[in-house]
Amino acid sequence: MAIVLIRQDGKLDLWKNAFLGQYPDLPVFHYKEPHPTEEVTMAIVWKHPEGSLAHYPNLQCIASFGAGVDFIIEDNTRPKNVTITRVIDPALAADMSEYVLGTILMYLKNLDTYRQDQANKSWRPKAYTRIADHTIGIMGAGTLGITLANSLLPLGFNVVGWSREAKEVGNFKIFHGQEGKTNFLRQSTILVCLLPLTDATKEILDKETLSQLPKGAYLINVARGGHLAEQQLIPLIDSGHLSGACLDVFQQEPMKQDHPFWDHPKIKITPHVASVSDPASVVPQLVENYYRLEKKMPLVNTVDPSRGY
Ligand code: NDP
Ligand code: OXD
Repeated sequence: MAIVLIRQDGKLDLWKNAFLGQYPDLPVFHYKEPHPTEEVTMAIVWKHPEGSLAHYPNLQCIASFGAGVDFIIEDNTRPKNVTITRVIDPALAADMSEYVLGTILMYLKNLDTYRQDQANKSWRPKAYTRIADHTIGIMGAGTLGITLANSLLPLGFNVVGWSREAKEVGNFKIFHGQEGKTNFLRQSTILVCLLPLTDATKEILDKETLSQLPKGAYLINVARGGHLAEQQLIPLIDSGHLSGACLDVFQQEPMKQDHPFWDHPKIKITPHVASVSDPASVVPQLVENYYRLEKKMPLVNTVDPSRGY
């Protein structure tokens, strides 16, 4: 039995060393070095090259390095009937909450606008809003969404959530399904997308959805670029229906140089860094599943490929 690591972002050695640092005897290889393909039972992947999973005839688990598995589900060349797992990690959830909280506070107090004004030596006081003025609508009340809600509620934010199925967590209202979507959107002055990317959620942030937000609402997309119908965003901002957007994820990453989002004054961009898997905290749960495979035990953090998450 062995583990292969597959990712194309230059971090193969960093991750391999993180595994070996914590588990020195682990049979872990990265896909660019010679390795015993027939022995590989677990592939840990992040945006792997298409076709790369077909090299492993005895694969039993395809694990995402992150929380999302959309790029695994979308790969039609992956061996079917192999269990897919994802990361569920308190540090990843806490990092996401910090990013979103920082973005919201910056928006409320116009802090990013003042950075631009300073660069232009321009003295332009603007009206600000307060925490109590806003309802944060969290689209996707899952691991990250609920952690976010729990960090916003003690600060005095109104929070509502939206999920696929009915669920109660006690401290904030969660709408669900198509029937709950309109009521959810109507009250969300700041919409945070934390959905998984699936057939049902692709381009869900389109004109129809975003038009149901209150006038002047703000969009934060930290889930996947595929959630946003990108061409429909700028007209909604320019018409004043949305006051702006902060986007961490894009249809194409890195974003092309001529993409109109780069230059739009009301769109803030970060390069898919809202919350990044930390080897120190994620390696143990990945290795746990490797040992579970060895002992023929059920895996943890599995996803349902028919749901897509
Ligand atoms: P979870 O699977 O824990 O939660 C997903 C939530 O979305 C659940 O509440 C689920 O509903 C809801 N949902 C799914 N499909 C629908 C639908 N069709 N309609 C309504 N609600 C739906 O995921 P996580 O919270 O762990 O992660 C969410 C996403 O965040 C990841 O898939 C990933 O793409 C993204 N991400 C981005 C990062 C970044 O740096 N930008 C970092 C980490 C993650 P229900 O509760 O009913 O199942
Ligand atoms: C993830 C991500 O899915 O970082 O974990 O996008």
